Amino acid sequence: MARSAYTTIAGVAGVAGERARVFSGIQPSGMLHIGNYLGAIQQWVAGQGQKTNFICLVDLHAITVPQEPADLRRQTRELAALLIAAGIDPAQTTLFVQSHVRAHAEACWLLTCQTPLGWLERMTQYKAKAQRQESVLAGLLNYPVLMAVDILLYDTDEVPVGDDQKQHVELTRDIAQRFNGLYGETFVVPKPVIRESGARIMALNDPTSKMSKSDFTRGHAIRVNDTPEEIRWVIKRAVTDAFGSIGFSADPARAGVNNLLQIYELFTGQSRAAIEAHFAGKGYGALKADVAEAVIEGLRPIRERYERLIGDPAELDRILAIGAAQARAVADPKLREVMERMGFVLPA
Ligand code: ATP
Ligand code: LTN
Repeated sequence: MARSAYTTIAGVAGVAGERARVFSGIQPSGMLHIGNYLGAIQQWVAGQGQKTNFICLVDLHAITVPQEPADLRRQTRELAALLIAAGIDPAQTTLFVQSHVRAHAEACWLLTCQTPLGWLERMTQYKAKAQRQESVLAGLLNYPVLMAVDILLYDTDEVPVGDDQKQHVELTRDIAQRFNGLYGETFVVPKPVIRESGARIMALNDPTSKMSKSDFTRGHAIRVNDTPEEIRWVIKRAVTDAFGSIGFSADPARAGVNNLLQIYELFTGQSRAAIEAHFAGKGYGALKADVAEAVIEGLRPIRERYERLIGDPAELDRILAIGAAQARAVADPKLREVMERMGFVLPA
């Protein structure tokens, strides 16, 4: 698929016509945990400079479950500060807020009318989230269509996400292919990019379930801005097993130790062989102490940069305004193309 409407965007460093496009999104629905950082953000940062990157703060997704307006506003700026603190460089990545680019909401209606209901009812995340709500909002069912729009408006090639989002990216492919079949080649069909290690960081108090932003039980997660004392407290109480030996393993009975080792691996950047050699003959107490220190050291610079950035909301808003302008330059012409294909009379 040629990228007709997009050759250069003023202000996006090094944009070239045919560099691979990378798009990912993250909800401003609460303070990030190390699962978000290791599963998603770390790989977004690593990919900067080689590809054309778009990172979107998906506030329209956040409202698919009830949100306090004041919290949503605060969390959106906090997330922007955190992503920049974690290494997202606005000079290399288009960082923007979804609701600032109107094309997302508009295109969402167009693709909602192109998506069979059964495809949405099948989504496992919808079923799980709907079960937890007393009254389910229609937007929750439609959530994956909005996500497909996010991806497709930017002619995205790669979508780096955690394992839990794979099904949504596959649905995006189905929606794109269906549209292309009906109206002619319009959308690039994207592929999910999922890391082997870190794809699914598990809850520290329950290694059978994924670490999640919306679980506030103490001991469940480590938040990116937790203090060193809190990090030590949580890791000390992390659920392990009774085997007593330390090694990477896919055995569900060993998920707790494996999770701790993966966290250690991703924060230190060491090889698995080196890590297993380091812990050979040691006990779980030593493992936990070393993991805690690796996490504390890995998060320290992020926390320090975050504190500086969050103190300057005007600067954050300025960065986000630049990102929105760059995103509109791609998304608006794409929306026009979609409308034209579908038979709308375009405004002159
Ligand atoms: P919630 O629990 O409220 O659904 P979340 O923790 O899943 O939120 P999102 O904003 O939905 O957070 O996800 C942001 C990114 O982090 C996504 O790419 C997602 O796949 C990834 N991610 C979330 N949780 C984990 C985890 N436990 N391990 C690895 N990646 C994760
Ligand atoms: N559904 C994703 C967030 C998200 C996203 C996207 C990810 C919204 N739009 C586009 C990748 C590409 C989540 O909950 N993590």
